[in-house]
Amino acid sequence: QKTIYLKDYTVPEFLISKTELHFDLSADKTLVNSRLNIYRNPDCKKTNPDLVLMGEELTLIDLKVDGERLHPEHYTLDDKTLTIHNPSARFVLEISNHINPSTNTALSGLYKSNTMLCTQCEAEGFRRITWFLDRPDVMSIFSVTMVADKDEYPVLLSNGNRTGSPNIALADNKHAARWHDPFPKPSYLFALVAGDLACLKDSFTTCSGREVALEVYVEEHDLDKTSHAMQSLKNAMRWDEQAFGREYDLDIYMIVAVSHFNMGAMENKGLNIFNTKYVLASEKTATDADFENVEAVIGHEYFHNWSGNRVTCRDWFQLSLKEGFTVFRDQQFTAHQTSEAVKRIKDVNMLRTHQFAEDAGPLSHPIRPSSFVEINNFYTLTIYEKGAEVVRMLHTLLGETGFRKGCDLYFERYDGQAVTTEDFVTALEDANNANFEQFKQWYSQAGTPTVTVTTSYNQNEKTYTVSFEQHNNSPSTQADKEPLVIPIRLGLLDDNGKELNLHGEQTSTVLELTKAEQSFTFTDINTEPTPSILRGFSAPIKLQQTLSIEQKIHLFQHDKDAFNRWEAGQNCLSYFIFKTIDAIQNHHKVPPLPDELVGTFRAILQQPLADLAYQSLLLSLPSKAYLAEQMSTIDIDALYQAHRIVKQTLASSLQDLWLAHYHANHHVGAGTDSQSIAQRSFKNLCLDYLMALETDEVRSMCIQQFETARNMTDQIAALAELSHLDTSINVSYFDAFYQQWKNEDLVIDKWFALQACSETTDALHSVKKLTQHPDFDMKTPNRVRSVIGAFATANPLHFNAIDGSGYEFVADNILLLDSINPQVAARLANSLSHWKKFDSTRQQLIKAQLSRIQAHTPLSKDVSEIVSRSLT
Ligand code: BAL
Ligand code: ZN
Repeated sequence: QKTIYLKDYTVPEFLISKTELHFDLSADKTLVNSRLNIYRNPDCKKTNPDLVLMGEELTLIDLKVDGERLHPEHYTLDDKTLTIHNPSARFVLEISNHINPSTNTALSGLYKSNTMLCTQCEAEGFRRITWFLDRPDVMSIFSVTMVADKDEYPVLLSNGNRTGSPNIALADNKHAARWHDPFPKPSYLFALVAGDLACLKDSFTTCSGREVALEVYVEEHDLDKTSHAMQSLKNAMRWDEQAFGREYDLDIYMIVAVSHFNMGAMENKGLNIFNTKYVLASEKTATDADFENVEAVIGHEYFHNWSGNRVTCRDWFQLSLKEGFTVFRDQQFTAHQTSEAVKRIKDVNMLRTHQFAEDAGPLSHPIRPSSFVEINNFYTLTIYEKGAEVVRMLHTLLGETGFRKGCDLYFERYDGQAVTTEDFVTALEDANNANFEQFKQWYSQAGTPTVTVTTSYNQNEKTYTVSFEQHNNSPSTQADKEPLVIPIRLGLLDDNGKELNLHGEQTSTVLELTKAEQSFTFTDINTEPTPSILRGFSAPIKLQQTLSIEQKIHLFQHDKDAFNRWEAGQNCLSYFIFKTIDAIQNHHKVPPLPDELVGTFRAILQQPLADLAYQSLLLSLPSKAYLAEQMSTIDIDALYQAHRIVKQTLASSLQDLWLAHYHANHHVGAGTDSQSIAQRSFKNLCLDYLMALETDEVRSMCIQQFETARNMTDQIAALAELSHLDTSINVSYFDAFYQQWKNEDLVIDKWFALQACSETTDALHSVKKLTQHPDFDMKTPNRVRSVIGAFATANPLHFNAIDGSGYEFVADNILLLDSINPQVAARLANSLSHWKKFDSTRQQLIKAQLSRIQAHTPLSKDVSEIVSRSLT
């Protein structure tokens, strides 16, 4: 295993001004001819006389320099590189090679998905197409000619704009298409697609009045599920013009949906390739959450056109430059399209549950890592989600206008270049005359900082002092634990729940923590207030403050900050769930939920429900996964039991209200407007509480919902409830669902996932059976994720079975998968990295499986890196 270090970065010795590619496409044997205009980089001080190109799994046919066939003594070939000895300062290199898309089960490079051919080049897939300087700081102008059978591959797509006449007829029933991308790009943004595809067409007029053709390509039978994707794309294009002043730059923007895809989607210039999961949506087959995800991912990939493509990364250590920033942009977009508070709560929930867990374990790394073995292992929640939080803090510190000024300068200054996170921060500084020197530590320090708060009120002076202490308990080996810059948004509430004025009319202020210990004093405070700290979750930290339960309930009732109001409710509930866990573990009497908390729930349920989407979140229990992240040692059985007890208490105390609201909001034929979506989510929350009562009446209601549902949201919500009932009861509903949806892959993924997440005692047995199902396929990542992935990440009860059977099953499948698709196998191996959070018996069981995987040969460097790091 070769470790690559950021400190070893050097500029490329050669550059490629022009890349002309010619593909003669066929599934088993594709011929690639490339013609590269190469020159020595004048900025490179190194004097290596040779040109070293990257290439893997390629069969060389021919090699020419300036039109002359290259004699074997002038080059060296191994399984990773092609070295041209002593080339001149400027020359044309022509390479011919073969590749086999149909045996490419790693889904990196050019591969076959059902009947189409498509590519995935990020991060290092282009070298599996032809030899190249496959690194992001080598940006080149690409022209592509594609030749293929007319009937098998009537649609031929690549980056940029079409050139020449469309699809020229050739001999042998073949045809050709030509594409030219005028924007220099790194090879990771190259893409091509060939297939028999249906297309939804539309157009978009940009802010400067240019007409852009929009095309969404799918398999014929999916054409009826593309209109939401198209509308999402148009929304994203308009929003980026308005919010960031970014206009689209080519004549055409294409999205292609493919069934076999390692990631969610890919931002290739002008030709996005998407996992079908993030394109296809119809009310019948997709849930409301799926609809929202489609719009978010379409937005994300579109926003990359500027934050990623026009300005790209110098090297892969800078991945968060484009990903953190683009996630921040897509979060703002979704907030604008839906609800700012609801979006923020969902994002923070995800961050704190999963990214915090990653950052607390052996795979923790800074948002700009300093080393890696396999870059594909760094497409992580830390790079993406924590990266977005860091950008959000810069946004908070600069304010909306200053942040926008900084972004404008960044795009203008670095357009067409491959740059670093440092360059991004510098642009924000320069545009605002700011100094972010200390702030930059967020890029190099791993771990979630803890901030402890204490408060004191001085009655005589009428002052209120809030004191903070920050600790960065980074689990990684870095010595560097300097204080970070932490923006803390804060407000103060009086006893009536009224917000106090802090500065003039302002009731909310941002305190800038820069020291390990720091205090802030507010004056003219007439009585001791209740502090509302870290409003909007203004920094990705763990906040420790000792509020009484009365203060928490006070904030839950009155906080004007929507995020912190929700947070206060979650804190109250978490507090009682943890107390219940403690009682279970110590065989004590379970503590009752205080009347005041139940009363607050009742009051929310009795108010006019004006903002249902938000109120549903206010009334939701913290997830078991989020609670688990906060436990030093996870006691999974006690956690499940306690969670259930608290849910049952709220369900039975407020039974009539849940039931009344269920019926009031259950409209079988409701539409897809935001009110209907909110009503569905609220109604399904009511159902979830009611099902905890375990009565025949509620169960019949749930079955009725399942049987009469006219949309996937209702049908899947009901089936999810039924999935935890005894197998003998739920089997008929799973069978009926399968019969109804067996021709819809994405729906069948849900069918698999619900069974894999079942809490019933024989869940593992069922999951093992599912891997033998005729529809299960190790070569389809979505299927693997819906069965083995879902079991490993969303069924902690059975994955962590005390006999080790869950761990063994997942390890077996990681090994099976590794020879097929190392990227997906490594992703699955992440699930075994959290062993330190468990009791010693489970720790030994998990470590035994990690060691078993580590000892296996052959083993991909993807999986090898994850298991080795996990074992440290
Ligand atoms: N660049 C990989 C997919 C994405 O983050 O958009
Ligand atoms: Zn991205």
